[in-house]
Parts: sequence; C-alpha cells; structure tokens
Amino acid sequence: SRSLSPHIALIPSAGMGHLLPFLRITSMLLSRNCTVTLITAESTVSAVESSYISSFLSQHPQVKHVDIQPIQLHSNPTSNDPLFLQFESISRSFQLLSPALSSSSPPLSAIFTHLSMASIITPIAAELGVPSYLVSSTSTKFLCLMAYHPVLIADPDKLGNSSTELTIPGLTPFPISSIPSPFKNPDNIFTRSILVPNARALSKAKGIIVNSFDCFEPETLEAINNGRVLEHSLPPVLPIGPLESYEIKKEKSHYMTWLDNQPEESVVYVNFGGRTTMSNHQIRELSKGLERSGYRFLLVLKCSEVDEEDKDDLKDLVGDSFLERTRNKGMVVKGWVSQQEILEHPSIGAFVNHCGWNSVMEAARRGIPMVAWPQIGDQRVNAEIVKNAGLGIWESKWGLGLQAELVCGEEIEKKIKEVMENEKLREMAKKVGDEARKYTNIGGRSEKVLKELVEFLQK
Ligand code: BUP
Repeated sequence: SRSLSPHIALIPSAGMGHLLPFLRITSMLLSRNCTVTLITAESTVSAVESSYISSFLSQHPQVKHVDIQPIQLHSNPTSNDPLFLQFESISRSFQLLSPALSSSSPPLSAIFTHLSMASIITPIAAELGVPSYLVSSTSTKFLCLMAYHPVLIADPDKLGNSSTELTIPGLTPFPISSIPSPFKNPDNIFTRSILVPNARALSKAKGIIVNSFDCFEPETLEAINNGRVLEHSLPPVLPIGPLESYEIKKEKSHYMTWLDNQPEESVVYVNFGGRTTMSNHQIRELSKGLERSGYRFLLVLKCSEVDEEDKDDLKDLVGDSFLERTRNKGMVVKGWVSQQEILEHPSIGAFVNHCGWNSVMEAARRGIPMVAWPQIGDQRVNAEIVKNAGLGIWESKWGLGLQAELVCGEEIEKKIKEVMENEKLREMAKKVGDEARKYTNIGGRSEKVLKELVEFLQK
C-alpha cells in the first residue's frame, strides 16, 4: 500500500542563491513528515555549494540523495560566465533524469524544481505522470516580469526608447531603469537560453512556490493569484516565506565570536552577495563611509565572480591603516560567511546589501532595517519592494558595478546613520519581522499554504 506521506523530489539549480532555498524547503518538508529525494549534479557545483550539500546531508541522514553524472560541455561554450556554464552543465545532466526517477520508491508525489529549470524538468515530470512545482528564488514582482516577458518581446514598443515605465496589468508600473538589460535584448544568451524557454514553461507547472508573504508583497500576490497579470494562464502562486533556516552545526567562526562581544543592535553588517563585483575604489569609499559613521561594522568582501575564494589581500582592498584604525570597531572578512547565523545574531542592527531576494527575506524574518544597494538582475525591483514594505531605504541613483558612478564615503555615512538612528524606520522594520513571524508560526498564512500543499500531495 502507498505510504501516506508524500515523496517529493527536489531539483535545485546552479548557484548558492538557488541552492539555499532548496535546502531550506527540504528541511521544512522533512519536519512535515515528507519523504524527500534531493537531486544534484555534484561535480558541476562550486566548492561552497558542495560543502553546503554534504553538511546538509550529514545533518539530515533521512534524505535520499541522487547524484547525476554530468555531461561534459566540450564544443565551443557560448559564454564564459562561470555561472552560466555551470547552469548549462547542470541542465544537460538533468535531461537524463527520467530513468533515475521512474523507479523511485515510494513512488514520487511531486517534483520541485527551480524556475530556471522549468523548461527541462516540466516535460520530464509530465512523462513520469508526476505534478511539478517551481520554486522561485526571486520576488513575486520580478516573477511577474519574467512571466510577462513573452508579451514584451512580441511587442518591443512596450520597452521602447521613449518609455520611462513598463506597465504590467494589475501591478504598479516598473521604472524602465529597474528592468535588466538582457530583458530588452532577445539575442542575449541568458534571454535566449534561460528566460524565454522558462517563461513559456511556467504554465506547465502545477504551482509556483515563492519565498515571500502576503503583507510583504500584497499588491503583487493579490494580482497574480486573481489572474490579472496574465489572464489566468499562470498556475497558483504559493507564498510560504520567509523560509525557515535550518541549523548549521559547524565550529563557531571568528566573526561570530566577535559578534558575541558587541552590544545588541549595534553592528552594521555589509555584504553584497556572491557575484557582485565592486571596484577597489568603491570599496575604499565604502570603508570610509563605515569609519566616518562611527558605528561598529562587519564588512564582508568578495571580488571573484563565483561563490569562491579569491586572491586579493584584505589590506590591498581596504588599506592597512584602515584595518589598524578600526581594529576595535569593525571586522573585515573576505570570502564566504554564514549569513543566516549573522543575521540571527542579536548584535546586528542594520544590513547593507545588494537585495538578492534570499538576503531580503532573511532580513525580513528578523526585521533588520536595510540600506538597499542593488546592482543587476532582479535587485532593483527587489529594492523597491524593500522600501515599500518598510524594511529599508533605497537611493535609486546608487549603482554598484565596475562601470557605475562612484558613491562617495560621505553619502554612505549618511545612509548608515539614517538606518541606525531613524527610530520610525527601525520600528517599521521591526514590524515587518513581527509580521513575518506571524505568517510562519503555526496557523500563519505561509505555514498554512505549505501545510495544505503537503496534504494535497498526500492524496
Ligand atoms: Br555572499 C553570501 N554567505 O557570504 P541572494 C551569501 N550567503 O550565506 P543572489 C551566505 O547566499 P549572489 C555569503 O544568505 C543567501 O541566502 C545568503 O542569495 C547566502 O543573492 C544566499 O541573497 C544568496 O538571493 O546573488 O541573488 O543569489 O549570487 O550575488 O549572492
């Protein structure tokens, strides 16, 4: 006889920002008595991803793990972006998935995969006769923009040179400056091979799971679930966020010990994500701003393109004398940190960040006020949501990439002081955290959405 608990196969995609929400959802499903198979193509993932996967598996021995042998990419790669190559290799590997899944025991109740795998995995799920759910690691508002993309390329006037805004039915307009440039270019490699096929595949899924909650994106969730965004051609959007964190049992890092010794809500935590490249000049201005603000800080720097260690020395980045002068005030770390642990530490008082959506939801869970400093992709759309939800401030003129205009230390100082000192702003952010807890506690809306999904898959 068929066991009552559903058996769900989870298939994440490339990059930490895609992997982490899957590990979180896996752990949430386990605590709701589901049987879970995690499918990875281990030899295609970065060192950081690989270490997260193996420590997750050792913490959760009940997870069935299938490691797909990757197909090597040989002939002329079409891009040299490492994330793109990783994505290509993973998606080709997953085309071989059917045989591995058709013999699953107990039989599969559903497949959860990332949005960026929709076009590859939804046909496989259909072939196996199993419903597929897509997991979104971006804001619901940006998801709408992706879903609407086929309409946009069919009517290039909508993004024409003279427009300053893009209107999508049911939503407040998007400033054109917040729309990533590949969206406007059908020949761009990301557009052609990821965005277009996946936007078309959305309607094939049984549902789209989003890491968001109603009162954080009220307008968007209401519009999309009432069929206003694309005239009922999208499956239901299921907000289950902010996702719960799972325990990371490792030795205490030196920066966590340092945080233990700082007063409550006194530290400004600064991290711009794994793929953000900031010029050395901008790093100098940032450190100047932090120092001038007078607040304690934990500054995390990365210069490489992928989630890996790079070789620049800390003192070359911020300067020897800066490290010396701020020895008692701040800590500078290079490379990967455990952001989940940092944001949960009581000493953290504010978060300066690029607005990757996972980071936004991690701050929302704790009600930590943000200085939003977005750069590419979904980040500007996310930053506007942060501002509107009352979680933080956003200076839309600030850019971040190597080509961006320099933001000077004095301006940065001002924003840091504002986010640390403006009581009204801090209160609003705390309220977001209170709401997030209400949504995820037993009986809260997000908790109920997941509970009902698990019950549905049980049948
Ligand atoms: Br960086 C960094 N430690 O040092 P987002 C990130 N994270 O735990 P997106 C760490 O990775 P990009 C680090 O908490 C979040 O869950 C962070 O996802 C974690 O960024 C995840 O915030 C990163 O959605 O951009 O959009 O994936 O790849 O630039 O970080």
